Amino acid sequence: MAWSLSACTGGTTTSQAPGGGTAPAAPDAHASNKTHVPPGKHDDYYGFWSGGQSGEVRILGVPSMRELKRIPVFNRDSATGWGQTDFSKALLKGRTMGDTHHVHLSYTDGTYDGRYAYVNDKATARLARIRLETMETDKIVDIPNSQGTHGIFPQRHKTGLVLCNSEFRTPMPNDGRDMDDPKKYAAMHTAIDGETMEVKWQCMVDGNLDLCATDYTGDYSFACCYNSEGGVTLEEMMGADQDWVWCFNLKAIQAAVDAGKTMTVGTSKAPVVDARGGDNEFVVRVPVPKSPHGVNISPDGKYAVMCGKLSPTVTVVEISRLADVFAGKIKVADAVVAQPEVGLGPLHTAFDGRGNAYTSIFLDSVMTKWNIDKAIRAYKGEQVDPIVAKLDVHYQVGHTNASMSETKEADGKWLVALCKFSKDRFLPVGLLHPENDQLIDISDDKLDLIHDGPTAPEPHDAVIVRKDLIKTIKVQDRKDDRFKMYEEWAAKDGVKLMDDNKVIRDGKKVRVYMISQAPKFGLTEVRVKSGDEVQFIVTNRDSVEDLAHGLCVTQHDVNFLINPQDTQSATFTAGEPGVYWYYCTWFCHAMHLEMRGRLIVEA
Ligand code: K7E
Ligand code: CUA
Repeated sequence: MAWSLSACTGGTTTSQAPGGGTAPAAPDAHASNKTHVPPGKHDDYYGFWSGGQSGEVRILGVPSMRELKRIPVFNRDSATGWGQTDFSKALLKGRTMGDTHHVHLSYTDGTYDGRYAYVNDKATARLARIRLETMETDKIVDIPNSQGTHGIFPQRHKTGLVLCNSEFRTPMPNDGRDMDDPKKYAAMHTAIDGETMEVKWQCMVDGNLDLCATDYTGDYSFACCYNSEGGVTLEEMMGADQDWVWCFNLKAIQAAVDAGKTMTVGTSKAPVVDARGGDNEFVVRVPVPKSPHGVNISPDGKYAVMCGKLSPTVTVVEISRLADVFAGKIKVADAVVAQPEVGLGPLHTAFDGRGNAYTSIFLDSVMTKWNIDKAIRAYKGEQVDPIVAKLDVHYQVGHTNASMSETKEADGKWLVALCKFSKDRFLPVGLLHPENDQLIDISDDKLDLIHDGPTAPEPHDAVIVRKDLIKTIKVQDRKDDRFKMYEEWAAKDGVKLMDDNKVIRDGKKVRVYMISQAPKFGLTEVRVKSGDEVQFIVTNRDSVEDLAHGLCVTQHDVNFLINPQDTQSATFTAGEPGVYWYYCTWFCHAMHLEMRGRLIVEA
């Protein structure tokens, strides 16, 4: 995102571009008191940050901006063994990286229900789910006929569908046909069941699909199309002055699916509704200038707000007018009720629940606060300025979000500007600088920049969630599907996971069932043969909060975390004959260093 914009509009980039300009004054001392959360006190909000090309999701406390946790999702994580444990390997299918952009939580009645977080992988067209009680990834689903899965959004009236956009158009199916005929490429708007994580249907369109949003009633979903030209080069994609936002009629699509008016594409069995050539009963295209990016829904559920990216405007659609558009009673363009000018390079919009919107302006490096009502009146011809305030941010802001902004309970306290560059704001750390997540107090009329939060590359989006909506558990409740897998193995081998320490030999395969309880592993010696396929299945019998153990097998590239009352397992090949200590990697006890044993590998 950042690079394409600065490259294609280099001439208009101001002195705030990386490498030029001067550092504005630091936030004043009194302001930083607002972010200060004293020792022993908790933040008021959880922030869920995507981790971009790190493939992970991060949890921050807001307003302190302290990083609380990194949740491995599509990445390989040495500390927890994610990407190495048998369960995570099965989810990842051998892939080791991902590109997360958009993390959103499951909803009931227009606000967060504390059950799940969903996050996209743009790199391999996947959707992952994190169970919020454990803050661990529990499902990953491949999205068929899709490349560049970018915008995702769950429905907001209940934990229903999660809509996922293919940003990249491809041949359908992508099996070697039509490769040199981009006119035939298409993209999928995919609906995944937020409970079962199964693909329910796909809606095929012929333009691209960037950011995604759902309404509050379950009737519509939205997707910005920045490449209505169907171009395959930068110049081609920027050709048109007007692109559009897709408005999908979810009930019409569901009716077609129920009636079997679908096809399949390629090897996937998912029903595909063909909506190419829209406007039609499934999708209408409301014109938006030019190469629009973000689409956000106001917390009252009334408006969809699209950011122009290469147009200095945002376009506001009144959602209640879409019924008349689909019925053919009004023209698509008549769904537009406002189009205020907000600055150069608008990308994303957040809301305060008091009728104001906050749009991130990439090229100008500002946040623009504007009033939705005034923008609508101005569009009707009234002499009124919708712009309320502008604030310089540092530098080149991408995504933005505000506390509870994506819910009907938007509370207008905090705004984050996820700046793509920090330039000179922090001690230099080599070639690649941290990004800068700036915290802005929006509780009164002015925008008050009060904190710079350096972050590792590269968060694309964040949601800020009231802490009372998230309830985590203290020890593993063994409710996730993966426990069925361990229980099945144990039953076959006649082992009780919580009680037994047993080595089962099965040809060249050796299964080691072992208990951990501070400061001991249940087995201090395990004998195998060089070349054996060894599986350690470790159950942590400790039931004290935070009393975790890790199992590292030296010289074998194996380490994984076992939380209290959890079971985890990993499989590896025993190396050359010799003695290899295995040891606990999480500080668990005064005798933590002694918590170890020998893997004796015989010839
Ligand atoms: Cu604008 Cu994926 Cu939020 Cu990047 S997207 S900025
Ligand atoms: Cu168990 Cu350290």
